[in-house]
Amino acid sequence: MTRLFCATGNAGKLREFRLAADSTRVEIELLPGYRQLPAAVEDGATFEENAIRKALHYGPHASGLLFADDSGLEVEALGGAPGVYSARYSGPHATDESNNRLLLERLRGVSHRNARFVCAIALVEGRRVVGVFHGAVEGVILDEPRGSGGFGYDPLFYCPAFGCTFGEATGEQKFSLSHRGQAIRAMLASL
Ligand code: ITT
Repeated sequence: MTRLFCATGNAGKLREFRLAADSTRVEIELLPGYRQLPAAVEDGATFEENAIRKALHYGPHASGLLFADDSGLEVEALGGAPGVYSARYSGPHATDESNNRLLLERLRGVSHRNARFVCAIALVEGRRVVGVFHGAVEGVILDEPRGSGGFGYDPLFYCPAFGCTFGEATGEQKFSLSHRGQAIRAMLASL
């Protein structure tokens, strides 16, 4: 059994990481003591840079391989925003609800609503980057939330292949197609 540690404070991501491990011979565990460590500084310009910064920040505290995920939503009509600012789009005390409200406000009256979720996962061992893995999925931002599954912008993200939002899809369905599912599968295939 290969064991991978992950570094995330996002419960929705952690659920999806655990789902990834279910069907493999890999164990994915939250880094012990994660919450006691100082937070990583995420000031990179890209998802890839931030994923590497996060993984290298926590990697030396793990006894083996560790990965971190940096991800977000890029909305074409907003020039790619919220992008790397997705988690804190509506400010330092942002919640999923306040971010979704702000996104709907910014898109009021906008008919071109194409968007994509993007994910970069960096895998490290101590201070060495072992690999970086990517995923992206295209969708459309609805004008009101639908469904209570997933997290973040999922209830607003309509996935044409499913005919529903990621908030209405099951966890397994979302993972089969999502940006994070693609990146994790690529990471697991590299081991
Ligand atoms: P960690 O850095 O601790 O992993 P975080 O939530 O701060 O958690 P990011 O900086 O990578 O992580 O920001 C990701 C944000 O992008 C997340 O908070 C959501 O708002 C959005 N997002 C990313 N993946 C998503 C998904 O699968 N579904 C919905 N929203 C997602």
